[in-house]
Amino acid sequence: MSLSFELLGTDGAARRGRIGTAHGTVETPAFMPLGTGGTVKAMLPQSVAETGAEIVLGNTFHLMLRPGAERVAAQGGLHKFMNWPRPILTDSGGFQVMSLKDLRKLDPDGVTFRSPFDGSQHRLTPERSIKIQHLLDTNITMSFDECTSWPVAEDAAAFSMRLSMKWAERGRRAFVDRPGYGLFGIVQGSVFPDLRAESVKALIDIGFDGYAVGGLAVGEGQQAMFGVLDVTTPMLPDDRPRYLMGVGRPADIVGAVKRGIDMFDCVLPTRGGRTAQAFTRRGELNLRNARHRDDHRPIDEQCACPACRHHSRAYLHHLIRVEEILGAMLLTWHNLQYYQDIMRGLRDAIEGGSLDSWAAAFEEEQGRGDI
Ligand code: PRF
Ligand code: ZN
Repeated sequence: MSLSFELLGTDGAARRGRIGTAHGTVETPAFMPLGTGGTVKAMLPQSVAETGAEIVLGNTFHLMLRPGAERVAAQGGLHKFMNWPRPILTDSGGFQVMSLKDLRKLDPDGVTFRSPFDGSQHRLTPERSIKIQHLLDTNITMSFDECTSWPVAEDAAAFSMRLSMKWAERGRRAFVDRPGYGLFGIVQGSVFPDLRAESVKALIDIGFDGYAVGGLAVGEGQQAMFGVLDVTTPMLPDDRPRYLMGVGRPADIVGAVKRGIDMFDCVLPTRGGRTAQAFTRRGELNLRNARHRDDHRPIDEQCACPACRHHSRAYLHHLIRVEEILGAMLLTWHNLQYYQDIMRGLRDAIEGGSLDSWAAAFEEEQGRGDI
């Protein structure tokens, strides 16, 4: 029945788990690289797997516009289409539509919007979003929600959250249960503890295979985000996976794992890989900077990725300066490798009951600055 989730161990509020899907298992805490439009940009699917990633994220919004959900279905579904035979989660489209601003119109039934690619008109409702995710044949379907903007007044946040809860219920009714597939609800309520509690209760009453925390990393800051997690994760069922959407920097992920989150996705490692930004054990580097021009060292001595095994900072700097595609490929690989190394470190630390000391060492090394 649906997805399985085994809770293998805990360390404080942190959890070590395993999600079972029709396309294989996912060890948690897990980071999901963004495969927005049917590709993890600048990476071969087998290279994504080599970094240790077990699940990628696709987007309803992008795939419904290009090439179209029915077209992907006719090609045998997204796994086959992109040659990623492992688990896939899709976001529902609500978050991406909201970023269109003047190209969209929200009503209580759904959202009408214009394609940013060709101006054609489209509509997403909770039912249509679920249907598209069925056509894509992805393992984890996300509820159609509204990501409440920030800053927001409490009454507006309440109105937005209650709309998302109605949409969650409609989506649940439209979702067809199959073994190895599941539907996640998304908690909203901005930074207001009472609204988060109301949202969690509404979702648990409907009943989902997993629970996401949405509406964070929208400008509220790390302290406020951790504050919301502190009041939200204790209310979520222990026997279901928990996903913090769109997060984040390495330190955000470590802090959220400490607060009981199991899954993450974020554009930073892949987008950073295409914009000269490297994430390392000692903090962030911009390889476009002239100070790397004659530096023979790898990005990160401890990293086993091809960029760090075979290439110097000087060479990567050169590739970026002359806008060679290989620069984006190598840097993306490095960033994804580093993110997966963090997740493995977290999983091992939780298993060993040493998360606090692991996290303290992580923070100390990130803050050292002698990069
Ligand atoms: N809802 C959905 N996708 C999302 C978010 C959300 O709230 C976020 C929040 N930062 C990222 N992606 N559906
Ligand atoms: Zn590397």
